[in-house]
Amino acid sequence: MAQAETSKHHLRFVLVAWAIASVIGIALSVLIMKAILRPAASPQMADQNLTIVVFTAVAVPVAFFVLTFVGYSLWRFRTQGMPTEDGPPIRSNRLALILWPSVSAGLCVFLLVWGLYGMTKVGTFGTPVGQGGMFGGTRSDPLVVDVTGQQWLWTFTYPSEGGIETTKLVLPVNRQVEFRVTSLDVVHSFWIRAFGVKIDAVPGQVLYTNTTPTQLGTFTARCVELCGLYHAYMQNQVDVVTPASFTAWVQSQAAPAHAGVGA
Ligand SMILES: [Cu+2]
Repeated sequence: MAQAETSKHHLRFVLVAWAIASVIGIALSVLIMKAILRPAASPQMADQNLTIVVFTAVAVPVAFFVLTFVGYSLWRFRTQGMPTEDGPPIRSNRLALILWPSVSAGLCVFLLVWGLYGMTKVGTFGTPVGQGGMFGGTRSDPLVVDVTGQQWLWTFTYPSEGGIETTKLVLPVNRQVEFRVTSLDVVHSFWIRAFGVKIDAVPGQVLYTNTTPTQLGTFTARCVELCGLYHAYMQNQVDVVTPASFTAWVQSQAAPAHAGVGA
């Protein structure tokens, strides 16, 4: 009886310590993540920032559960020298047997569903949004840009704008853009961090992803698949401009080169 009372006392102490540590840990992790995550320049990046915060907050109580039990055991049941006898045998505990797998499974399912839902928003498994996705998706007159990777530069072609081809990606703000990404030589990976866009560029295949830039400014498109000697320098400028500036830029690009218009 006294043994059972003592066990309950230990358990209660650990659970209270775990709850307090978890509440503080979750609050701190959310504050730290908000401070270190760079601002999003598209809804997709905002989603990804939110995902990082949520996953961290979910992981904190799991980590502290293990840490408080191990820490308390190390502190409370430490001994000097070798123990003189075995501890009492541990019998199964019905509550623990039910809670442990069900909470673990519940967490895994939550994170899986969260991740799959997020993937459908940028097209599923490299297909265009609205085609082949598990939950469909919406397309609202996207600007299509063909992105071609080659050692060691990206080139961008605008099929709806007379097929102009550039090495600087210029996008109108607040309009959905669909990237059709491929490669001429080896596997590259197309990444614009500020927009939350990242997809492989595979020779002989076209993979799709999309985003909607919501911030004016200059960003960087980078290759993030080791692709040879100058991989580290494979980056292009991305300008997000007003619709009027975009139209003006398209016209300047479309003008014949012999007219003396600069690039
Ligand atoms: Cu590359």
